[in-house]
Amino acid sequence: MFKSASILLLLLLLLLTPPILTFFIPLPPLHTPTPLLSSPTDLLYSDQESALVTQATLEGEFMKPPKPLHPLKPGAVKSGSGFGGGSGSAFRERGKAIEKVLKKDGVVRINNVLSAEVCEKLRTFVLKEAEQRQKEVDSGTASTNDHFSSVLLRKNRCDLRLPLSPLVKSSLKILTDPSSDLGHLLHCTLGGIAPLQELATMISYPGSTRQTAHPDTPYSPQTPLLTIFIALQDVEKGMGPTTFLPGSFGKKKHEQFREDHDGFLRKAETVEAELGVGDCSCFDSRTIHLGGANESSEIRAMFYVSFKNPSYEYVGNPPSIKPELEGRFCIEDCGIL
Ligand SMILES: O=C(O)CCC(=O)C(=O)O
Ligand SMILES: [Fe+2]
Repeated sequence: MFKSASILLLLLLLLLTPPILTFFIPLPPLHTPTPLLSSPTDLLYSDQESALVTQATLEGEFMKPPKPLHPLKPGAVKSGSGFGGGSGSAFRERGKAIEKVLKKDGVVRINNVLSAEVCEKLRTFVLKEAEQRQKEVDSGTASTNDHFSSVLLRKNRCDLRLPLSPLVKSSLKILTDPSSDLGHLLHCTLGGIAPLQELATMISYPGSTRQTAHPDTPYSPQTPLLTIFIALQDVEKGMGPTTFLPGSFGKKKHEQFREDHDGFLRKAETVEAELGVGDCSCFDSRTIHLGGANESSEIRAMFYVSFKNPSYEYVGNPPSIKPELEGRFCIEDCGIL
């Protein structure tokens, strides 16, 4: 595909470390009119971005078509344990089954973690917040980094850090409730003292392009973060659902991904999170995944939160959270915010 090994090497280096890019190259603002590319930094950024767009398009062509990411099948839970929810043995059995899927695949889908009503309010809130923050950036009263985190393939896509508004607080409370499937999973896998590491929204506007496949954090022996992506509206195929590579979080998989990038991706099984409003994908940050292209006319807004393994200091990637909220709350605190 690429003519010289050094170009390939450089590209791979760039592809495999998307967040690191931002350490070296200050990013121009999001959603601003395309500036005249004059400075070496601008030119370098623009070259990188177009190399990534090309790579992501190729990946989309040669990777296997995704299967749907399904929630747990009722049959996966011990017979007779039912699907009641709450605190009984059926609930615990289901919890174990959900945890097993996460441990094996590095991603699990849980439906209805927030109600459609809450999601609709959150969606209105985050879209308005994104618009206002972008206006501040455009008018020069704020810089992009004050409100937005860097994002891979940023054309028509943004990662907006969220304030702890009453609605966000009550959503966090619902998501971490230990008597819900998701809350139970969070408590069981990370423990109540796991810090809230990210509190943001990923918005892909119509016209956003496919991301290159990536893990959010480099390989490490344990789960560094559990990230929960919640659909604030139905996410249909053309809206660019997240694609995951189940089981791709391990050391060997990360080595293969680094050393034989395209070969690894060609062979990988993939699943796609076409979600209903309020459904979530919960994934280990080492799991390789990508956001799809939004080819629809609908905005795709995903509310997301990450919780950090309490035994980790730095996970290898700067968190998307307002700096004043960083490290302030843990899972247990979310119930009493
Ligand atoms: O938009 C998505 O579904 C995924 C985004 C993502 O993985 C990222 O920006 O790191
Ligand atoms: Fe990601």
